[in-house]
Amino acid sequence: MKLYFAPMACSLAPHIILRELGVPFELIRVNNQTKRTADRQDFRDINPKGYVAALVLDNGQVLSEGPVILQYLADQHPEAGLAPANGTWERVRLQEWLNFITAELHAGSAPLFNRALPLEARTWFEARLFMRLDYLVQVMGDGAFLMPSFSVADAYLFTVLRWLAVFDIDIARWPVLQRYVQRIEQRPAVQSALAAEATTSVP
Ligand SMILES: N[C@@H](CCC(=O)N[C@@H](CS)C(=O)NCC(=O)O)C(=O)O
Repeated sequence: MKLYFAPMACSLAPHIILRELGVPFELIRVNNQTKRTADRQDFRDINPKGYVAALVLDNGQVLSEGPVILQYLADQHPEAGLAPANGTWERVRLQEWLNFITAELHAGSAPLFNRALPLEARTWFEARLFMRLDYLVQVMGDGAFLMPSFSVADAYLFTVLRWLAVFDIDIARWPVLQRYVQRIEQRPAVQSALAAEATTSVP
């Protein structure tokens, strides 16, 4: 398997999960500006959508869309317990979290990456994001994970909460979320994913 990623991007979530599972994979960096990959390809030839993450399976199939990649990986190794079994109520709850993270937190905050965003729009996106974060605090309390145990949703939530620093938003405003991020960050798979992303060569 090959995972195409960009540092600090949403591809960190499947990257963490590959390491949690301990499966062999090749990590290939994408320059999101030029769309060149570290293995000298035009990334759009691999994923015509032009965005990470993309997972290339050993049979040549290319899988995109973070929440789908995460569930695919977890389902390949059910013994790891990173997603409840398909068809169960718990799986529906996991999907509810994945959709919340992707639509409300990930897509909802992505405009804040644009430094040229007018202040009025920035304020609007921030206010919506803050409402979502307040909701998270309310439902998570000081729970260790989104589900009863660590799941693919935690890898994704951890990834998007790290973007707050990039937006100059201090996560300390939400101590519950700050403690959550610190806890997830201590996982060996997370540490090794972050280290690998920091040292992989720029295409
Ligand atoms: N719907 C996609 C969105 C992926 C996405 O937003 N990727 C960003 C990084 S987090 C990206 O590569 N953006 C570059 C671009 O759109 O050109 C998913 O959930 O995987």
